[in-house]
Amino acid sequence: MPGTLIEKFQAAFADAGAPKCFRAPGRVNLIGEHTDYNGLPVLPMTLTQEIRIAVAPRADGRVLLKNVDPAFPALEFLNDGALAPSPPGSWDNYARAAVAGINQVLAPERRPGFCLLAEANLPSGAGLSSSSALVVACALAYMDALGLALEQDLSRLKLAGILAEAEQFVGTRGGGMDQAVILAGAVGRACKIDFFPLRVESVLLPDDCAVVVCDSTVKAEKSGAARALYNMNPRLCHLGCALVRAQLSEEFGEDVDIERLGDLWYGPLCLTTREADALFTRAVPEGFVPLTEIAKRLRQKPERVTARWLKEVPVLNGGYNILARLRHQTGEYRRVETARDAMMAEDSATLGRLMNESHASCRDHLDISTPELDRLTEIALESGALGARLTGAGFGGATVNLVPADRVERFVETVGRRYYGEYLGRDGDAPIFIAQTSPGAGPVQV
Ligand code: NG1
Repeated sequence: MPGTLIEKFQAAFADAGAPKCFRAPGRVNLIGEHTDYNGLPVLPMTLTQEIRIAVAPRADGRVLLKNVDPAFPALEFLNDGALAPSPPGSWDNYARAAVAGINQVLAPERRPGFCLLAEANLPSGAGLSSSSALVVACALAYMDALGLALEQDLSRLKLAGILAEAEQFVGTRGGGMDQAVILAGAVGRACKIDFFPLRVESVLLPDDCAVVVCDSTVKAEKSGAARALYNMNPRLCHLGCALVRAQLSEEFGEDVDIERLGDLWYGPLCLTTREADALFTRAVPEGFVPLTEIAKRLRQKPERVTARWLKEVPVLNGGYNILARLRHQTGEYRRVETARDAMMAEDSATLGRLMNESHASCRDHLDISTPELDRLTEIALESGALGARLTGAGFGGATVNLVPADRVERFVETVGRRYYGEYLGRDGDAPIFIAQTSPGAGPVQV
């Protein structure tokens, strides 16, 4: 479809009114993986790759969705009553999530619909947050239909909080990193994000290094097959939190109210990381723990533990390795805080080292790496990167690399040849780009 987004919209929705356009950027996470849903910090940045939408409101409550990319079929739903999710993998779920989330929190008197045409230059399934960018874009479309303006009527952080909750509608048990950076990101800066309550601190990006993104080319579509894999870590962390709570309650002789692992640091206990590590070792046995042992510690029936916490999490080696997940949390929390300080001190060598440690922990404690991601990070380090790690949910997708400015050309050439050429046996352009930041989501003139 040639032409501007507005022209494409007019061709796709001949009877709709004049559209407005909005954009929502993708993001790459520098460090802080699988910590957000535990209330522990992250350090992502926006990208210039983005989703753009043209939208016009409809009074009849119908939401009509079209996409310039033929891989996404035209879909529609009615914005009435409680919205139910479509089957996993159906892209209307992201619009349903945004509309349902706003309805739930703002309880608007009218429930308008909208016509929406989307186009993106952001790859999906690459760990660059195309799903949350779409949710945010759809939320801006619905706010426009409701006559609400971002910032004047609803702050960026309030909307980010609503949408983080709303995206769980899609079936993933994620945290709030993506929606927050997509809405509150800024040019030239990464965002150190803290949760409960949501806070964003701008951190200047290093000027002696480039942030280079390399796509492993292994797709990790969280809305599809990777969903159960992704959910495994949040579920094991929540179960770990319940075991920690049981341990604390026994030690204190009364119930200690710990809702999420982050509460150990920020809540009434204010533990140090060393104290948290020692507590984890008391609360959870080393290695793969059988369900019967977990149930005994929680004083619950095994079926109840499965129904409440584990759901579809597969049994490995006769049990669940919960302590490894908890150890990732203490290490990654410390790494994010140290990475933020290193960026403030313009110390790229330390930032790179922390990124490497983060990758190792994602691989060894969370089991979210793949042979391709491991090989790609190894080659990246041999090609001049100071730091290389998987970024986003894992199970495929991209790596993020910190590369000294004067080594970028050699890095791109060497990784292109050794990973994409020799390791994958691929011809053609390597899917590598230098990450550039862009402003947070909002209206755009096209
Ligand atoms: P991506 O990489 O966009 O799938 C997911 C979660 C984040 C965070 C990361 C891992 C959603 C929408 N996103 O991101 O909240 O947990 O994984 O750090 O669930």
